Amino acid sequence: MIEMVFSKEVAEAKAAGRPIVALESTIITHGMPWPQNAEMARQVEADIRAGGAVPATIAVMGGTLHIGLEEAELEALAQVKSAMKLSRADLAVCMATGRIGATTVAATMICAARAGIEVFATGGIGGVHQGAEESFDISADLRELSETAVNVVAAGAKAILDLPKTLEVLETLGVPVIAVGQDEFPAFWSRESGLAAPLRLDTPEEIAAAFRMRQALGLPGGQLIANPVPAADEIATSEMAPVIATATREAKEKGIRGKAVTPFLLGRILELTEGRSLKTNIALVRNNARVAAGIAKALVNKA
Ligand code: PSU
Ligand code: MN
Repeated sequence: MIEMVFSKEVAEAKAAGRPIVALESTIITHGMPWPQNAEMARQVEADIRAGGAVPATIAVMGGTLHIGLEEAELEALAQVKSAMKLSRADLAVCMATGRIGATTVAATMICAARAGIEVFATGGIGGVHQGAEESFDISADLRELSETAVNVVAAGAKAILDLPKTLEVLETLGVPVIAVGQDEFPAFWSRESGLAAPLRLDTPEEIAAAFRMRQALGLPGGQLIANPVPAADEIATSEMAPVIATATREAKEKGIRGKAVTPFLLGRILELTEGRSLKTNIALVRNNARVAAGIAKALVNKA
């Protein structure tokens, strides 16, 4: 068995069988600048508690896998500049060499499942990048959804990705993509993408029942719960399109590749929108945390 360090709050919740929601750390170290990243992380944890569940932010510190961070650890992680960005491929090397690493959606799913946590809230998932037919850049998040039994609550995927291809790959991999409260697949900053979501369920109880049915059928993998950004916080697709086009062109010109692509694009989009994208990003993560808490509660009732 691998050594896992649980925060005090998560250890108590586990012992009492209370609902727990996992949170990723790459969004903190590579997705947002300091100090907004630390503030977002604290707020999202508070939202999960307000929703009746316990937050478990996941990261590797000094090679040790942490399930839930104490306040000082969260603050320290938010200021670290050298954290590795951990996906399925890098998690073990980071732990074996005693380094500090932030977990992406894929790695957070792996760690949450090992810790017995079935729900995870984030902003957006990785997917098939624009131009993937040339670059082959497809996030390991997609395959993880097909392998690891965790409900991932996200606001869809960013338009830095090729959304139709991302949905096609998820279908090929057998991942249920379930929109909440609308028929369309949401596009992160915007509620609409112009693409129909393959499935729709509007209550946490139905989402929990679908997850339990998958387990009963012996199907591996999780569910992608696509929760649209609140209307008051959304930025229209038409407004984001030129910004995304500029950032994508710059990434190509600079020869940005591999793991560096997503952090580069997120950083440039933030600069180009003068922080507006960040405000929306924080609002949608908080909204996902609230929905995730509801699903975690429903799953405890259907254990
Ligand atoms: N998309 C976002 N914000 C993020 C990420 C994706 O809108 O912070 C992060 C997540 O941690 C996700 C990772 O798992 O980027 C995907 O990286 P890649 O495309 O290199 O697989
Ligand atoms: Mn990639």
